[in-house]
Amino acid sequence: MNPTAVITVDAEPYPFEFTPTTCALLIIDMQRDFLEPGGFGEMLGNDVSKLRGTIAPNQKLLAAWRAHGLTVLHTREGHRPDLGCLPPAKKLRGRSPTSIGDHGPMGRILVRGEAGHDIIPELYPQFGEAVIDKPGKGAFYATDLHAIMQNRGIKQLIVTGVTTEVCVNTTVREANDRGYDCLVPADCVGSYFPDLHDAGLKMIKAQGGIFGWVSHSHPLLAALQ
Ligand code: TIU
Repeated sequence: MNPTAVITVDAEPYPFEFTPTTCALLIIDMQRDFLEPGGFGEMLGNDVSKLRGTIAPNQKLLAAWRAHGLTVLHTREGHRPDLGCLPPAKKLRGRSPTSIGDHGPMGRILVRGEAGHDIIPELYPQFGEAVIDKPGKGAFYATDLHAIMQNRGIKQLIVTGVTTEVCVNTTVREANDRGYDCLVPADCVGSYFPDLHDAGLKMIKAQGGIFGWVSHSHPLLAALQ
């Protein structure tokens, strides 16, 4: 594999062309708060075990990206310990007895620095991989992700993580409006709701790829062999 040459992989609605050195792997919110019991995901009433199938395919893609020295970016959804970046509307929504900032089994829910906010050990960031702390669902809103991508010459993104229709979809839409191409490998993204996962992927690839491309990790891994 020549990392500066254009690679073409099978995707919908049509093949995706990318240059590995200018294409980052952006892993969205693979945090204990979403994938382990006792965190934000469970607080919202979800069965967090539904997301765990995304871990193994993400590990393989991450290993391939690292093996070639390509750019890896991680995001975490969460808020400052003083909750200064938490909109009151977000705190109130859901009307659950415990909410963001309250104490749970993994520390304060969705708060930076707490155990639950951290990335799961299976996909833990390495030195040199940027970790973007975001207060919202999209990875560009109120973060330095755009600056980091520009400084590193990143033009395209492979977007993985959780959840498909929430933070992955919002981030793909934000990236699209900033001029970036996004490919989403379907096995590397997950949702608590299978029907919303399917709809989330359909929305990305509809209308000639209105927001981007949808594929699978297999053609990407084969291309990086
Ligand atoms: N609730 C839900 O499905 N997701 C989120 O709140 N955040 C992310 O998707 N990361």
